[in-house]
Amino acid sequence: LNLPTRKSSRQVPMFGRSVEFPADSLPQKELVRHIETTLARSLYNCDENAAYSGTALAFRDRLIIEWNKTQQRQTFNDQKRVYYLSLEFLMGRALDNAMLNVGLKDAARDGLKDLGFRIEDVIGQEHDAALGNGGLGRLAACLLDSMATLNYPAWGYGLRYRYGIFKQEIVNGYQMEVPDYWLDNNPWEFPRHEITVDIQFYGCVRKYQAENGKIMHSWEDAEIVQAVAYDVPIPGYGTKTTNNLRLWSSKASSGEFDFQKFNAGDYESAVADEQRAETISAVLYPNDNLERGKELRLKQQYFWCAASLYDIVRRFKKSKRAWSEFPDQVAIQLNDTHPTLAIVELQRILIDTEGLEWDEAWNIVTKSFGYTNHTVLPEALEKWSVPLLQNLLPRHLQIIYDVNLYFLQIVEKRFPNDREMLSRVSIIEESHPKMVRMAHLAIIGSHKVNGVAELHSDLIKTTIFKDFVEIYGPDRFTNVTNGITPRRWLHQANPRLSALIAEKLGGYEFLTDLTLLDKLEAFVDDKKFRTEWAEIKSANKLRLARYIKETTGFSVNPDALFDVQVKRIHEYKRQQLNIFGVIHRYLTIKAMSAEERKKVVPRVSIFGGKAAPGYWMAKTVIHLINKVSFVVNNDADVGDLLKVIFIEDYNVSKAEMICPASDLSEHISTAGTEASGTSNMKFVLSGGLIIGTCDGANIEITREIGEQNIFLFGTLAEDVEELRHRHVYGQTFQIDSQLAKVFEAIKGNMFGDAGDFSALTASVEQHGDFYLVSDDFNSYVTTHEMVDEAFKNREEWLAKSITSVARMGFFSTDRVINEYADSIWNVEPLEVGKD
Ligand code: 6GP
Repeated sequence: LNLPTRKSSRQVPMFGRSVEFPADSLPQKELVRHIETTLARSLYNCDENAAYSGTALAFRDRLIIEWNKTQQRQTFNDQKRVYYLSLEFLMGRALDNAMLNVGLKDAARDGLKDLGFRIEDVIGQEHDAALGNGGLGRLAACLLDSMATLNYPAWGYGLRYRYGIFKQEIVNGYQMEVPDYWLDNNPWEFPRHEITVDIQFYGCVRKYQAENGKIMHSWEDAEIVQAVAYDVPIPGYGTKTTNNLRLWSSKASSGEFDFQKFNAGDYESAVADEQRAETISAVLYPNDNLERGKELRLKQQYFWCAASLYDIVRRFKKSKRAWSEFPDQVAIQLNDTHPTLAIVELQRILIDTEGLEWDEAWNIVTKSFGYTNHTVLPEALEKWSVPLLQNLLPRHLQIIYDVNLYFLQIVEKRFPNDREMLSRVSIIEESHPKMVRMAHLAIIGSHKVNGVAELHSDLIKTTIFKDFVEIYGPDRFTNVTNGITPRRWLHQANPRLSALIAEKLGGYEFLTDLTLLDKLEAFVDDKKFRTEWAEIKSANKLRLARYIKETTGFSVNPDALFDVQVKRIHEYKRQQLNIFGVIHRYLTIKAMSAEERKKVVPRVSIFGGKAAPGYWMAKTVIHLINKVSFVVNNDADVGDLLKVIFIEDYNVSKAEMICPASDLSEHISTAGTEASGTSNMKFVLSGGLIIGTCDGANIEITREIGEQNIFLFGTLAEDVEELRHRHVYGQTFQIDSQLAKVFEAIKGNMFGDAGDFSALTASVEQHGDFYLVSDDFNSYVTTHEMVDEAFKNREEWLAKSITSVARMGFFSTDRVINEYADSIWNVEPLEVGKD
């Protein structure tokens, strides 16, 4: 036993018993012990799933020790902490990450091999933790990884959905949704049944006079639902810091159902109450970049904000500091507007419960919050109807009205007689019914607002939030360009490339300082290095080709150019442009002579991504891709020159296999619509090139890697409005002539019943082509021809690939986190000494 020892003031005391693992102890012994005892399985009866559980438990033991120590250290040090509030955390698998962070993956591989297992198969047993839709949720996961790696005292707060994002099945070319129940056998979460918070809904507000004569408000007769904490350890890489992700689960407030009702024979309604409470955290809303204003979603938001804030305030109060010190101890970051109610909730706690004056409280609130905007798409900007809020959160609505009143008074002073301005910036939209504009509330309640790429941050300042720049000045707004964690997206997803880079750079330091990649440029002409680089890409492509064969039955030529677009299906992301381009390619090849065909660069066009279940157009795009796939892949005349693949159920673990296998990836959103994009970074970091528009982070990627290493095309953001104006809705306009041929083929039933796809063609021809598919079509196909030419020169292509990777240092979430820490949170890392 290591008994607790008192240490000098800067050091951290140890509480209770300390468990140490000898650094050289192989996980094998521990994993066998877990299989035989925790799982009660015999080694003779151990399948891959049991091997996974045993391995996970062995690594989990190690994480728990560091996790406890980190929490003790952070509590003891009591410095400012970051709280990252996100309704989505798209974590993917945890075991591989834990093995790499603990640093014993090789030992685990050997141990599993002795037992007769391949580590890849064992890792493959884990169910993805898919508590997110797409970019916003995955960014949150990458940020958690970097916060832990950089030793920031930071907590994530989210919801523990019983069902994550649905699983996608393709049946006869159509997307079908299957529920994703992911919680069975999840060794990575720890229920904290002792940490519960009562959350109120509905009820009414009572005004009363306090003893000191002050008029106060209390929220009464509310319905209560209980929030229960579930904790997930977030290990950093190359550090002992293991941070906490706390996910809240809902249950009926008594914890058991109403026995009075039960005894009175009203069994059904007793169960219904129980179920109603549990429904709050039951399911992740499957919309990406879209808000639908459903009451249950608002309940989710308040439930999670209130529970998290209660936790944060409780922790602060333990330190017995004055309230004015709250912003010196707490930085709360809002991942988009979903957690905006946290602003109102903190104000409510401070004035109604803690008795602070309005101004004093509001000053604390605004200093504590920061707001990140992730989209300018109007359909994604959250608004909640006033009657809905009035009913569900009556006290919060009053506070929102007061915040608005004081804000508008300030605006009126600064801009006298500008009624238009007042109605534009008001938190309340004067519609029927009235709506609360959550982005306005988030801006007014935060000290910093940031966008996620330079173009995007400029756009929010000049379009949707223009008035607020005038009111608050430009300093309230800033940019933090997104990144990705190189641990998952290079080291874990592409281990051989990571090893090759480490060999050249003399170690793995680049994984924690990605700018070191620039040293790779010195090896661009190194023959042996180039050969190995190319070989790794080939091997990754071969692995993907095998996967495609297994899952779709189609054989693809691993030497063909792999052209990939994987992301949520959305009109603004323009998968329709891609599939129209593919059809154009198909028609072109069909019209070629045998001689001409010899010059064609063989291609595999790979698509993947989910459509929101209610998003008809997106589902139609998936249907078209699958129909084209069927026709093209079965056309013996075209053979290997073109194959079209739709990979079912795209998720984080599939991305880890797909990104390293791409030659070219597509990031082709209509300029000004994709806030940043982060898969663009993942592909380039694995040595793939990009075809893309001047949108989001593509622009900064170009600046870093050089224009000669990326294929840019299409309309610029500044010209989009003008072009849209020229298209008149309902009036057929002259579309691009090559696109017209593609449409003719579709309408001639080449890919099945043309009626199935009429919405897609009509949106371009008759409905004003909002996403500029026709305008950009010519430059898109011409740029693809340039890609083909470039790919013929394999040596040049390789040089582009290596140079690009060497110049990707900027796009690490480590840089991102340091920027947030400096310019928004004002927090310091907590140095980790020896415990
Ligand atoms: C996404 C943006 O669409 C994407 O461009 C960006 O990379 C990502 O956020 C991370 O910043 N936004 C969403 O997914 C969303 O739903 C409300 O925004």
